[in-house]
Amino acid sequence: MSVSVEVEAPTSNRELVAWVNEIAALTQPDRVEWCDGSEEEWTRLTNLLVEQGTLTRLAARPNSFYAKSDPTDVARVEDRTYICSERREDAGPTNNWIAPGEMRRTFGELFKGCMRGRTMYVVPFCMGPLGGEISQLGVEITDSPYVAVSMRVMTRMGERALRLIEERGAARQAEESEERANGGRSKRDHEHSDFVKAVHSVGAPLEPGQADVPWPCSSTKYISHFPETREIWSYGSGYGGNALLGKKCYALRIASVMARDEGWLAEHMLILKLTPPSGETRYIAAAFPSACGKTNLAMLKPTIPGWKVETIGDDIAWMRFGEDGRLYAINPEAGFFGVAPGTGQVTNANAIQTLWGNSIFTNVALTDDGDVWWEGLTEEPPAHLTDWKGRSWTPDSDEPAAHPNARFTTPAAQCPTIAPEWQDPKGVPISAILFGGRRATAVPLVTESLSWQHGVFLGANVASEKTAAAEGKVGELRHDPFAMLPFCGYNMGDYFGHWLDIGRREGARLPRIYYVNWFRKNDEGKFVWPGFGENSRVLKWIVERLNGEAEAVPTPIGLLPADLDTQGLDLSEDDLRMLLTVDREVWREEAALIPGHFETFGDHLPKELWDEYNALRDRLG
Ligand code: GTP
Ligand code: SPV
Ligand code: MN
Repeated sequence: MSVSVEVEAPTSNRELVAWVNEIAALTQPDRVEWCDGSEEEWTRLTNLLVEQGTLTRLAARPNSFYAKSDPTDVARVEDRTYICSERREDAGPTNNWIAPGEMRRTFGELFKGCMRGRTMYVVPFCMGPLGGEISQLGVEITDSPYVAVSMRVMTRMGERALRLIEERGAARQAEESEERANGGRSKRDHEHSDFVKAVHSVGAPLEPGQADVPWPCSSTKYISHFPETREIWSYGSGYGGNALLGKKCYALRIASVMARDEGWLAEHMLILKLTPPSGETRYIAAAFPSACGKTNLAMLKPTIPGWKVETIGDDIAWMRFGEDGRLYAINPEAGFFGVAPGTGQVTNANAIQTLWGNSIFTNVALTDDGDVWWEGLTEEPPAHLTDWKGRSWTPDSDEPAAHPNARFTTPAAQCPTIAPEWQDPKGVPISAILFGGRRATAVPLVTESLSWQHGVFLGANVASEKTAAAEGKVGELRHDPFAMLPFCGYNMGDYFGHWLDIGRREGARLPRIYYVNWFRKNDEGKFVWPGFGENSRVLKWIVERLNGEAEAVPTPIGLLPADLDTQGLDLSEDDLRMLLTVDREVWREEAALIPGHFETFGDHLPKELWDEYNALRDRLG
């Protein structure tokens, strides 16, 4: 049976209409609905989701909802994530690869009728401030209303994004007909359309009369990217990073390819604004792997007097050179999709305040009075909860009440520390870039790189203990270069080369690069550094370095603080020494891991990084 779904499309963009009709013909939804991003639409869809049992309205928080996913659909599925470039080599050794032709054939079958019994939502969106030059457009087609409402929080979604797509389409048409009139060929790259096409299905068609489940999904999952044609196809999951395709799929995997081609950077980085008691405001970007502290650092409440942190973004940064040679960063997102566990009044009061309303909480626990709870929200858990699997829970229960990767979806504009310029379309100039990860051993609290090239070497060697943000074994140490391992849309060796090229740009005034580690543990397995607000002490040292005010000690791995402001901090001399020294023996072992890591990239690994490795070996003696 082939159902043809004729839709009244609210747009004149013929390419978009044709594509929507094509996907509808393939997936055969009962209805097609174009999302306009209005309040009315939000209310209607959240009501529908409540009726369907996907969402539970929270009595204790205005316009906020609780969602409990299928217990098998709680994190990104990295082993089901594919870069479908024409050549395997272009996906590189760190990505799963399927040839685009083969992937399209598989999807041709898998998506056939996959939206039967469901509504297909057409979700136009803009990544970055509306109309901004660095911003990019996309349309996600999805059969999940949970995804549609989440996209409204996470992106500039609806009517205004659609108008921008039309404007761009019209401009392109005008350009093309002018070129035709002049007898020439278009200068533009005709492979790409004016918006990124992203197709998503939960992969759970409904037969006539079949009842739906609260969280439809499939045991077959594919999160696939076609970098050459700038397309995304996602099947089988409703979870954030697998399903909200503007985020990791577009803003990192596809955008990293655009960035390579066009000379900019698309990175897994927070952006913060730091104002010292006196002196110049600085903007800092920081890349840490998933669930390693970006949201927390972006919203940090400094413990040192007079210092102020404001938030620009908490997960993704797009950076381009300005005319002054500096790198300007925007946050392409409009909301935060943050890790709930560990987020509390003590650790991240600003996040807690952000969550006052208009938020969706997924896989947290429910209190008996209609609010949410998770480990770390309060010191003591309530006497009774409903856990993320819907079971009765008490403090005696064996398992945590919230899933370790439970998440909140909340508007960035609600953050009490959001910087006034967070939506400035030209971005903010970056003075320092931080890399880091979870390292129980070896890695000092902070290290300054010796040069841009050395900084790229540090980025290429980021390693971190795995977290619950992705399926797999938690705690296992893995290399996660630039915190981009799961998010780089092309050969990571070439990506290192791109970073080196950025550093060679004529007239560039580059940020300085640092490496930080908040997660050093002692013999008892406890974190040595108090972290969170106390991380402001490290930011202070970095700013003083930028200002030429603070001393640094040269070590084989880079420059360490000669002195760190630890006033009022309860930290023993021994602990401080552990955090701020380099153990040569340990670092010889660390360095010994580098060749194996680098060799996986073969010829794609830039020679400069081998030079840095050899220089490190020499310094270690
Ligand atoms: P993604 O959203 O997955 O990209 O994660 P993220 O990098 O934004 O991590 P987030 O800030 O949400 O932190 C993840 C976990 O690490 C939370 O449980 C935090 O409480 C914890 N965390 C963050 N900063 C620190 C810190 O400075 N020290 C310690 N010990 N834990 C921290
Ligand atoms: C991450 O895993 O790095 C996240 C959450 O920020 S997700 O959107 O699922 O990728
Ligand atoms: Mn992330």
